Formats: sequence, C-alpha cells, structure tokens
Amino acid sequence: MSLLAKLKRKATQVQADLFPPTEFDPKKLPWIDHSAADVAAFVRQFKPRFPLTYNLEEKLRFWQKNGYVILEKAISDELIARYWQDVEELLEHPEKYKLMTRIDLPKFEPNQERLIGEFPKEDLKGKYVKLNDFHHLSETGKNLMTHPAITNFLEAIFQQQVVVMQSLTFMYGSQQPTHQDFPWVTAKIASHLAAAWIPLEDITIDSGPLYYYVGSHKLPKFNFSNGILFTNRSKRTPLEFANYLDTQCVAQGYPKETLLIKRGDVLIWHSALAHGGGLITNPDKTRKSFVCHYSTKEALPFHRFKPQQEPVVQTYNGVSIYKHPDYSDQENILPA
Ligand SMILES: O=C(O)CCC(=O)C(=O)O
Repeated sequence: MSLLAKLKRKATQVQADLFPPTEFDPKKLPWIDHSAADVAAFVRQFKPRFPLTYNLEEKLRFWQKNGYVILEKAISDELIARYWQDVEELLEHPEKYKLMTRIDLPKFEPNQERLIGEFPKEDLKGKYVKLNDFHHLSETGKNLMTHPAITNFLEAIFQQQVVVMQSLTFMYGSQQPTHQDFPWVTAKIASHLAAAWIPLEDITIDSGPLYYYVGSHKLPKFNFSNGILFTNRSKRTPLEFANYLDTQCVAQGYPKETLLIKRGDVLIWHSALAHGGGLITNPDKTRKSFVCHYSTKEALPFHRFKPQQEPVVQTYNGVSIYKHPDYSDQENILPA
C-alpha cells in the first residue's frame, strides 16, 4: 500500500472514531431511499436494459414501503438446473477446483474456512456448508446472478453501473441469526447494496427458510459503539445486534414473514432489511439456494479481496463482475 493510501486509510479511521456514523450518508443514498422519491416520474423516463417482465412501478413502490420485492416466475428451470449441475460437479470432484468454502462445524475449528479440496468430501454435502463466490468458477452462475429480471430491477434502484460483490451457495438452511447486510458486506458506500435470494428448488417450511421483517429497512440503525458498521474495533457483538433487531422489529410492528417461494422466483432485498435463516425442523430437508450481493461501481470499484488493485472487469447482462484476483485460472472453469 502506498504511503498516501495508508495516510488516507488512517484519516478515515480517525474520523470514524471521532464521529462514528449513525446513519447512511444522505448525500449518497440511492434515489429511491429519499423520502421525496417520485416513482411514477422515475418510471416514465427509465429505459430498462431488457424488456420488462413485471410491473416496475408496482415493484418499486413495494420496495420503497417494504424493503424487498419478489419477482415471480422470473427464471427458467433450465438455467437453474444448469447451475445446480455445476454445483454437483464441484461437490463430486472438489479436488479439481479452488474455491473458498466454509463449514461451520466444531470439528473444523479454528479453521472453518478452507479451499474446498481440504475438506473431507462427505462433509461437503452436509449441513453448515457455504460455498463462497462459486460464480467465479461457474459461468452459468454469472448468467443466473445477472438474469435480466434482476438486472432491470437493480439498475432501476441504483441508477448506476451495477457490480457483483459476492455470492453464497447453500444446500441447506443457514439458520443465521437476524441481521442486516450493510454492517458486514461493506463497500465504500454502505447504502449501495442489495441482495438477491434465488431458490434452486421449491422452499418448504421445515427446511429453515429465510425470514425477514417487512418494512424494517427504515429502522433506526444499531450502533456497534463505533458506528453502524461492524469492525474489529466494535465493542458490541453480532448477537447484541440480532437482539436489537428482533426486539425493535416487534416493538415497531414490522411483521415477520417467512419466504416460501418456488424455484423460478427471486427475492431482492434492501441493504437494511432485517432478515435471517429460520430453524431447520426436518434435518433431511435441503434448501438449495444462491444468494448474491450487489453494489455499484462508485461504491465498489475493485474486487473486495484486492482494494488496491485495478480489477479485471467482465460484463454479464450489463453487470460488472470482477475476476477473482488470486485464482484467475479458475474463472469460468465451468463454462456455460
Ligand atoms: O440464506 C440464508 O439463510 C441467509 C442469507 C443471508 O442472510 C445473507 O446472505 O445475508
């Protein structure tokens, strides 16, 4: 890192320590998050990149009020089947691929995140497995995460060059406590973040479905002691954060909904929507899903693993996907 970059980083840290942010920067909010946002006027002048397959005005109004949208029957069965074939290939032959994978089982502590080939094969098809950024290897993953129905919506809310930030692929429910994404999945502008939850099969109630609190993107932000982002200097814990969200969402009357969508549907949620993974009540029940986080070029002009490096940009359906800075030989090793 250059001296100038080090000084800039230090100055940013000192500023955050002295004046911890308690809200998103109002100057950088996506247009739709401003209280005066005029959806009808926006839609009149918006030119979608792809033919619209849903009523955009209706979806944007719903997003404004509730912090999420569901795009029904948006994605073809074939595209999903091809992505899952790539996942199966990976799990059958993990030794052939380089992919950071996390298994939250005590037996893998203290090193629960490793290259996939370093885990016993039988554990890769079990619970608590998170495949990180498999879209780097799978070109079908890239096509799926930038599906025209998703891209149209992201371009509408951000009005900027959309970039992929990261992805997670799950075979089983995550059972993650309630959280908002922006304190963890951080770009230079915390509000430039949205996520898509793409079910790879019909979701059932006993599989630990995703849940969310409707309208909770408007909740006052939690203060980790050093502001709204979680860092290694935060004095308050993720569990305190989860308790704050669960308590406040109930107190403020934000209804808790369970996501029982079907293969082909997509949920897109706001950076501040409180959500989590429900309890798995049938241990045999899978909940195959592909969870993708997006930002803007302004907020994320680099691959998150190499902020100092110029990224190599690939474009899929108008969305930028930076090449993995360390494993370029793995990029699209599974071509579409
Ligand atoms: O799919 C899940 O259960 C959790 C995903 C999630 O919360 C996230 O990626 O932010």
